Amino acid sequence: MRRLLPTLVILCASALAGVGATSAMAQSQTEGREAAGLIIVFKDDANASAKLGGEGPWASGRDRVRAQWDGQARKGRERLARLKKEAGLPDATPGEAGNAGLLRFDRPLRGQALENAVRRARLHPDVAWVEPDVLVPRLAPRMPNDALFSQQWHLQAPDLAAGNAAGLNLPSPWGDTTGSSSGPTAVVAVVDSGIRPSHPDLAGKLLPGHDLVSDLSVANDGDGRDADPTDPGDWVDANDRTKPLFAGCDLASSSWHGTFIAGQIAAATDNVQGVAGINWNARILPVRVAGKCGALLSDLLDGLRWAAGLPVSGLPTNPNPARVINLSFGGDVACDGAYQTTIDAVTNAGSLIVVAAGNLDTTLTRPADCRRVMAVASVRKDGAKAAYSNFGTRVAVAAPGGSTEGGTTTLLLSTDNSGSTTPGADIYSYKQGSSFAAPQAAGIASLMLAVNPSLTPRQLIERMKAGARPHEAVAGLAACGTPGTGVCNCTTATCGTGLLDARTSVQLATGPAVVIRPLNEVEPGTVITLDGQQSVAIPGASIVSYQWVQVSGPPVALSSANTAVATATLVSESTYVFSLTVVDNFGRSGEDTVRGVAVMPPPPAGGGGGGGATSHLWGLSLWAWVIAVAWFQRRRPRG
Ligand SMILES: [Ca+2]
Ligand SMILES: [Ca+2]
Ligand SMILES: [Ca+2]
Repeated sequence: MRRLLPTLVILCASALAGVGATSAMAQSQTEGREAAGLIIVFKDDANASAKLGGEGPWASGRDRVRAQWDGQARKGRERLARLKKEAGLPDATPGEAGNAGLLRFDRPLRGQALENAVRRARLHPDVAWVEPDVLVPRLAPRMPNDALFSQQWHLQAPDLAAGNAAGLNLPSPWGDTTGSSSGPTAVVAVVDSGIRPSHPDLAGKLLPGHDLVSDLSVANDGDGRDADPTDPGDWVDANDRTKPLFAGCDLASSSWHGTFIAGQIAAATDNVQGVAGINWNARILPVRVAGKCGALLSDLLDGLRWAAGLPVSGLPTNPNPARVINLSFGGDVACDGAYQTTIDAVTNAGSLIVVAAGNLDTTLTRPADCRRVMAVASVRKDGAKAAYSNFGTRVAVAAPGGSTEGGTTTLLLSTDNSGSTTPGADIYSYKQGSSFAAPQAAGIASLMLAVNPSLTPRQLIERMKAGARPHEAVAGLAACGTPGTGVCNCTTATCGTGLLDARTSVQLATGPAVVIRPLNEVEPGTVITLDGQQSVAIPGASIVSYQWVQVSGPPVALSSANTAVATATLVSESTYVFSLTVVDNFGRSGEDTVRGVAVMPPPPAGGGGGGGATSHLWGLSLWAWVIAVAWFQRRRPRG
């Protein structure tokens, strides 16, 4: 019963979520209105989609996708025809509505007749979701008036004809939310090189922040840690390179790295001048950890803790903890204990850490290969992996990071400074790098939190992954996977589930969030409690149903499987996975899984028989000693 989650399935999920997110509005608008048909999503579209990965003699990636789609659509229509017969629905023609199915009535229905048809379809055991196909009012995407917005192709809706496959699809969600302006969900930390507070497009957007650069020569501001995260410049000149700490550093102009990222996430927007940010209302918490030649790992790790509001020795507690932290730093070694344990603490505190994949065109290194972070790979405007971007199985999604082939038309535009050493004028400029792909996800995560503040870091990651659009296959490029290939076609094994999409991500933020208490390892025969009581609906909604099912492991009986708390006996030594699906009163559902492990305790050492009760007790105490939390959760939002 291994769960398949190919891209096409994810597409179905996100399409469904889109329907669900507007269901409350749709229900009220349906009253007294005519419906042209029923939009239907089946529960197990996974089965049909899983067969679509075949390799045929296709002339191009686009032909292959087309053929797959045609096959899927044909099967879907056959299934809809069966549903119509089995559910006794009015005469209708099967078709598609986006990724969902459509039964278009031969004659439009309204009132009781429409309600009856909806109810009949909904009661069919294979159906997950039904929605009347009604005329919906035009909702104009909210377009900001910033002078340079038209150059920010990465914020626009994807437009293949214009060569823009990677656009974040932002104008549309801005019609629903432009972010929170107060409270914890309004804070996005930029753990980076500090900030240019004088920049006009960052005016009013900055929280006090802190400077955690402890080494005086790295800091370049005349002192160690202080309360002013202003970026004094981080250039490296020949004189710097005579110092032992900088011996391995390249000569470099000042990067104004943190200033650029801050503008990407939350530049003052709709203020006529400059650029637009992803979140119009968020406030940036500048946490300065880097100076000349980068950051000391110790400062960086302290900076993560401080950003999340956790205590750091010698520093005042951050009064504005960030629910989203952008960390655009690379590394050349694998994730280690220091990084992972700090990430775990910060994530447990409720803060999502978004990290850049890295710029060495190779497999991931820390922090992108650490668990529980959201690693973002960089793609070009056409959707191909940017030449520099690292890649790997732990990448969550790909986002536009800019590339040079089209000059300013393919680079990213944001807030910057003209100084090559010390600060110059506040300007706007163009850059590329996975450093600037990560903030796209950080910004979208903050929009999702504005819509649904209860989302956990893991839920944010899973919902952004689920909402991603399929990777784009660019003609003539090899598939990514080999270090040093440069520009290549992303796959789900190299660049995450797909292209980050703000519209579907924000839609997916509004479904109920399933929260399952983790399970300890137990001995075979133990009764375990599956506890989903902490699951929450978004404000204004309530959870109306719970359903536990076993996903894998030796079959066991579930008691009270349709309540928040179920029980089961783990019969034998094995790993068991259970899933919980909750549905709210608008029909939106969320799902998550929990893993339970039953293992025999290790036999007592030495003794050699005859120990009876003593050895049993000894085994129990040993067992208590080795007890460990072993769980994972994965959610698959569906509405
Ligand atoms: Ca300082
Ligand atoms: Ca300072
Ligand atoms: Ca602006």
